[in-house]
Amino acid sequence: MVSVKARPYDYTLEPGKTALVVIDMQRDFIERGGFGDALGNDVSRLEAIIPATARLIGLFRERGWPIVHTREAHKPDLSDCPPSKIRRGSASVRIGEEGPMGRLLVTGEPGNQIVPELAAQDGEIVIDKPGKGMFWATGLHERLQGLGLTHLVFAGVTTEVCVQTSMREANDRGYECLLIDEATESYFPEFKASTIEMIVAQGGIVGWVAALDDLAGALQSAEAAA
Ligand code: C5J
Repeated sequence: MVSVKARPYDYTLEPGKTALVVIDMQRDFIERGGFGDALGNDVSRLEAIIPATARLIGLFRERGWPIVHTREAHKPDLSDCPPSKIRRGSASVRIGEEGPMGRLLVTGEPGNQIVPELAAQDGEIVIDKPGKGMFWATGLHERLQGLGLTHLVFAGVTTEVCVQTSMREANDRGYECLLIDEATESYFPEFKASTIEMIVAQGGIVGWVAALDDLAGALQSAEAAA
């Protein structure tokens, strides 16, 4: 067992039963010319978490622990995208339309790829999810159950949309969820801050939040003591 300093109280994870989930670190949200940029957001806020997220991924890779990468992605014929979702955004920026990096949020397009610094390696799970949450229409729960996983450490974007939705879905399925503060971001700083407060409120009603250094330190200490 590894005990990590966290809010609202220490988070205890079990090696062998813990996976990292990196939500939607795809070019469409992080680079200029993508979906997020086209909607008028400052993507540099999200780009800034790439180094911390890479370090977090490294912690799991060094230990050979499972890593799940998600992408918000729709089939080219958009048959998995409800019309209500297509209608959102603005009239000129809609899922499936052509942008500088190909069709927005469509699987296989350049903009739909994970940023190169965080690209999945062989053996890591990559999930294309048509919803904001990672369990809707993905079969991911069954795969995680098959691996005997009970604890999920979260990173990615955006904190209040796909990260929070996925974490809440995971919480409802019985996973113990930890979000790493420096490895998640929002286009709206106040939304990130509020989401963190919502997660840890009421004794951790959704889960825990920790600093990356505290996770790294806890892993090292536990291994040194073993
Ligand atoms: C959004 C996401 N914000 N990955 N997607 O539309 O959070």
